[in-house]
Amino acid sequence: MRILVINGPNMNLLGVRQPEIYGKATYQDLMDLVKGEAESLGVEVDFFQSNHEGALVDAIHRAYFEGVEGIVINPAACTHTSVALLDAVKAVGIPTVEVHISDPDSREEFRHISYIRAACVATIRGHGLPGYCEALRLLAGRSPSHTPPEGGTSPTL
Ligand code: CA2
Repeated sequence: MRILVINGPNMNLLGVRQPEIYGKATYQDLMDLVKGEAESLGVEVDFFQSNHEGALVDAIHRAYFEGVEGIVINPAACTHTSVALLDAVKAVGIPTVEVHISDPDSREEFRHISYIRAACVATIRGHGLPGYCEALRLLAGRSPSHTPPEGGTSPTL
């Protein structure tokens, strides 16, 4: 099983600022943690991080054409603004788990809305970095429901 872990804007700065909210671990630490979990589950994992909404949409499309079977996504600030990400996850039909390190529902009002949630099989929030591992376990335990297209990658992406 192939799983793609997507992180949105500013997640590359993990561990650099606001450790009181997001902890001291870096983005590299996050990838190492998830790689370890993937290994013990026997699943293949890839990572993508971008500060650009369109690049996140493109990554979701690529996942479809490359036959990725599960997506773990922390859209970061795009959680609260992006209908484009919601539409992308709906369009590709790949089982997707939304993850947040903090619990946005217990923070500012504007963080209480998640557009992408409606397209996700689950949301894990407020569990810190281990939340990504929970998401991986959840996806690894599902039987595949997404049939990748024949013929490899999209020529336009
Ligand atoms: O709790 C989460 O995982 C969030 O998705 C993180 C987003 C925030 O906009 C969401 O409401 C909740 C912010 C990610 C920004 O990451 C930073 C990392 C280090 C320093 C500053 C920001």
